[in-house]
Amino acid sequence: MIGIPRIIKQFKIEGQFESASPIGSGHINDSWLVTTTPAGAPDYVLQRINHHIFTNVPALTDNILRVTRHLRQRLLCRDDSLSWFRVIQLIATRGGNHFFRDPDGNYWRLYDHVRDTTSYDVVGSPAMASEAGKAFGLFQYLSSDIEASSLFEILPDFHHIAVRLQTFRDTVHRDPAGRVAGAQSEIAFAESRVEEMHTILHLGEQGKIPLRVTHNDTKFNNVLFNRDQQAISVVDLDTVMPGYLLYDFGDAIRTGANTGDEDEADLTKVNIDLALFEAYARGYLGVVGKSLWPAETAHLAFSAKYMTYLIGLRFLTDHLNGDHYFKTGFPGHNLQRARAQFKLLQSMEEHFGEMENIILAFDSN
Ligand code: GN1
Ligand code: MG
Repeated sequence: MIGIPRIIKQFKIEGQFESASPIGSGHINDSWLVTTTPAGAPDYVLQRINHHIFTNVPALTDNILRVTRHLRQRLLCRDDSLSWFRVIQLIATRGGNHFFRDPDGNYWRLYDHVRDTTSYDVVGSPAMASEAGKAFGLFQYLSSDIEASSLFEILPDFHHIAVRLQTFRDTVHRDPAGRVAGAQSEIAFAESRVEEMHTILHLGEQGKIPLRVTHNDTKFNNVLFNRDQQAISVVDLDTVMPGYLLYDFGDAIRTGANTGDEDEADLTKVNIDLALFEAYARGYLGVVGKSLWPAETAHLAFSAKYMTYLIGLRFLTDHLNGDHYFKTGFPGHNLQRARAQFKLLQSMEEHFGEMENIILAFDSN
């Protein structure tokens, strides 16, 4: 493989390459933090894009450039109250592109690294959940005047329940990795919730919720926090494309109001934390609350159940298919992730009335 220093040479960076170390816990791309000298020169985030999943890297890059430029432009036109928000920036290559394809066919890109920031896999406090809500709310707000259909649908049907179910059922039927017998209770769990999980799709088909520009990967670890634990940016813009706002809200709750890790083995640790849920919703609705359509507000609590189910279903499908999609750390990792998601869903089901009341209380204020 071509070495990282040679990759970095393709990009117009400030300073000299010093070091590269793996960062992040993404399941798809590979990322490194790149430091430079002299000491004051900026750091960068280098990524190898998984082009087996993101098969159209030029279109992907184009989406990101359009959205980040738009966000920056809108921030410029605003008063200082939003000056805390940073928009990550793709670094150009010497050839004038924003990605580089190496001789082995790998695709690389470079972002600036927002100084003194960290991301977290698990939420530390309601204050941080509220900060994350504010950041994703602002992302939603600032991208709201991009025409959704003008963005390339980079991963078609990404959160489409009927398509995901079809793939799941085909996989169960084919049993390509011989793992169906060992996952009977998870398969039955998934099948038992199918009907209710079509709700958002139906709302869209009935025109009760609009297609918007959405982030589509609003995991808590895609929020950057500064040293004072204030959220100042959102990252991982690969899946920004047309979608429903409910997907973004739900996915943020799935990861941002879970007391356990996404792949927690001890299921007693996996629960919905209502204080975190309330805090995220407060931060988020404080920014975008007034622009939501009634059916969006009415299904915010449900969206958390939906996205938890959907991602659980995707982990289970990948397990049954032989682990070709998500990176895994050990045998059975995807099954463990699916179990943790389904446990979280059960916890949400138990507390669903309280979740709905929390949203109702915001809505009546
Ligand atoms: C993947 O790579 P990462 O962690 O940012 C996945 C998301 C899932 C997530 C589950 C392109 O995101 O859809 O919600 O794993 N991204 C893609 O943790 O499939
Ligand atoms: Mg990510």
